Amino acid sequence: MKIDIITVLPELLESPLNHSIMKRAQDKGLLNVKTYNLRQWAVNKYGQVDDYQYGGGAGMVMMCEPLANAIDTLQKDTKYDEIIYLTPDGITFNQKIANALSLKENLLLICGHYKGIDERIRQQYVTMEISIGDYVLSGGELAAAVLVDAVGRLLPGVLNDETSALFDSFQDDLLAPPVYTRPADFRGLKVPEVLLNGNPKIIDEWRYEQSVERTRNRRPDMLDKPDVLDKA
Ligand code: 6GU
Repeated sequence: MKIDIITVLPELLESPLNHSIMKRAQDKGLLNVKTYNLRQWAVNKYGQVDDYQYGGGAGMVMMCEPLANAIDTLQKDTKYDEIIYLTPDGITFNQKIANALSLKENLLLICGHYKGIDERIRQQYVTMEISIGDYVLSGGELAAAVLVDAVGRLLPGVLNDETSALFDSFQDDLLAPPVYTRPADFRGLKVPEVLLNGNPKIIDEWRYEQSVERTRNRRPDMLDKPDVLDKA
């Protein structure tokens, strides 16, 4: 999968995308993430990509021309399945959207800044608008990093058995069960006996019960959907 990202702050995306699982996905050639600095398409030698908003009011707006030129240029080489604008007024990102995006071949992400991008770019180019939650970030870069991580780790071959996405919280509509590692007794706090006796079937049942219990306590809304508890 290829993910191109248009941003005024490529540095902000470098670290999160070049470590751990995202690095491995790229090293294995399963994921190809590239950032493009919007200033390459600036309207003047000062690197201007934003301007005052019509109608007045505080805050700058990202201009049409640099974004349109950037997208036009990138589209010459790539047929994007989705052009995604990261914005707090988009649809709220979740595992279902991550799953759907992980099936696409080419994505283009646009990171907004200031007051956002000119509405005409949203109308003319953007096919999907995504928010990562109900709070405001200074720009779309961290949201883009979140999206790339959530989607990238779902690509076949990125995770191994140990890190398999199959048992993630949310992947099966339940939160993950508690986990423990050595020592079996930490300052008097014991690992549940069931995990030590080594019967895989009993352990699976215990984990499922813990998942349901944890979901009931923390996210009862997740149990409202039909079928969630039919997998027992
Ligand atoms: Cl995608 N962008 C910004 N600036 N803030 C956000 C967001 C995105 N999602 C939640 N808050």
